[in-house]
Amino acid sequence: MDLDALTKHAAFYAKPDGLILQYGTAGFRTKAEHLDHVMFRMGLLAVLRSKQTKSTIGVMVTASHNPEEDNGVKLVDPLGEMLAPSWEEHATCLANSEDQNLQSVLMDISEKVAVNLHQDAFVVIGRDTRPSSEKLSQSVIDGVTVLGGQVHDYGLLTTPQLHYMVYCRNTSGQYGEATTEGYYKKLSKAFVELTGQAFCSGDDHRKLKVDCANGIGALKLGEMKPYFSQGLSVQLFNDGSGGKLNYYCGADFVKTHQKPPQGIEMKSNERCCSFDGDADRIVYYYQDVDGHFHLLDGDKIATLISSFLKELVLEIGESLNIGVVQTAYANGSSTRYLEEVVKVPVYCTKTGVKHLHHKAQEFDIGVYFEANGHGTVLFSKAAETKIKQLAKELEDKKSKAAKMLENVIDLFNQATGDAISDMLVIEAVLALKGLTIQQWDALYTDLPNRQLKVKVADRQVISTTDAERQAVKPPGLQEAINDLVKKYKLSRAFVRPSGTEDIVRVYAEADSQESADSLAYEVSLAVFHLAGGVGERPQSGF
Ligand code: G16
Repeated sequence: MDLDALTKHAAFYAKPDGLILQYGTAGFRTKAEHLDHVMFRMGLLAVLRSKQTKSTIGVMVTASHNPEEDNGVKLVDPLGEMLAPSWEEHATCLANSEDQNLQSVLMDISEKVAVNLHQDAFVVIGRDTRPSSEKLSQSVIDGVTVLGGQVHDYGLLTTPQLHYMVYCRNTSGQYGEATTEGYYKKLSKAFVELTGQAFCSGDDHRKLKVDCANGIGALKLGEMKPYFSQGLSVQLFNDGSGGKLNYYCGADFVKTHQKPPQGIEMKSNERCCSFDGDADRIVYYYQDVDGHFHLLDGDKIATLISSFLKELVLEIGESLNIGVVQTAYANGSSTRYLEEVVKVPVYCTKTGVKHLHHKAQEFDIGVYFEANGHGTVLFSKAAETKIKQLAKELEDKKSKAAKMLENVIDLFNQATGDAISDMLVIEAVLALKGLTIQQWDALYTDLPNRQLKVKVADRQVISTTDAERQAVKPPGLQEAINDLVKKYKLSRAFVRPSGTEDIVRVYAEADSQESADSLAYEVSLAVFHLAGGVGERPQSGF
């Protein structure tokens, strides 16, 4: 380690006085102008992680669903997964160390994790379309190179594409070719093969309108379109040519406001979907003939996909266990439908795909989706081998189902939730089952719900347990929530500090929209009073 060079470069990346950041739900996120030093330091950390794992490590510069002015960074582990939890602590420690202690903190981490400093290091980098991202990714590159690491800068990528690249590179290309073209070809081939047998009644079944949140999804889906055009025709909206990233558009806006994004032309009953700013989340929706908006979120996606996979598994006659993983935000009706109708076990984890992904790995087929539309399906190596073997056998009903499953494995991003890959799976399932979006929506009826945000001085004063369904701190908050919940039928509510924004999130559901709205409002008032609310008191009326 060339400590003199490190000191010289670090001087360009001074930590702002008093700034403390936490490696949260999906890495570091805050206003872009506060992140230069964090980017440089994450470049340093990626080199250590690469040396320790003797693998390629990924660094993604994005703040995903956050406003355009924010930015963020996260590290991607060798199999395309989120950074290991013990390293999140090292990341937080390094990001917050004072400038004069940087060297010693770095040496400390190297010793703790027994890094061989002579080992080679390789880091790949991707970034979203935020105006600040290019400069910030340059700071990451500076951090990597000052420690002697090699870099491949992919430039503009969706977050799931970066995860895919890392996975490909660390499996000697067995998972796929580590280029955007490799990604387009792999997914499109699986999609076209899968939908090859689908009966489509008319052209409308093949058309989809996509709100790209004015983000990277527009660019990448635009590039990919020609590869799957024989199976699906997509029309892109909010492609970044005019509007602002995630502003009144995108999956997070549509899910939380339960209304269509601006900038999309929706005719009644047309199938539409929204990506978020870095294209790792997707939600579907349509407007009925009476002008009512219908949202099909991550829970509806999990239900559609789990039912489809369960049928295929029954057809191949193998005892592959399927498990579904959700979070506290999952609509009560979806959990009931999965358990009672689809008859699959359902598990609840803390928010953050890293938690869901980990749990889903326990099954032969692990389906995980957050209600916000972030998720994928994981297949164990044993399940994949069994399915591939069956697909090779003589033409019969069993091998046909196995061939479909084989394509489904290739179509799902096995590294992380991916809006493009999920969109193609959903389109394939709808085509194969001959389902309209209305029929899909009718599988079950969501319990009315509402999500709100509350600003507090320090969101860490709230801590939770039971997969975030109960608040243990501050004193009295859970009791207040319990009392409020008792006032409404079929109701449930919880609060948790966000890991990506400086706010506390409130979720409520009840038997009517009016009750869900009123419960959410009352709970946000309780948070405001008991957890140190700042600024304007929460307002009622939506
Ligand atoms: C990230 C995480 C998701 C999480 C979301 C909101 O999404 O990857 O798993 O649900 O943040 O997290 P929180 O409620 O803690 O703010 P994205 O799409 O922004 O990367």
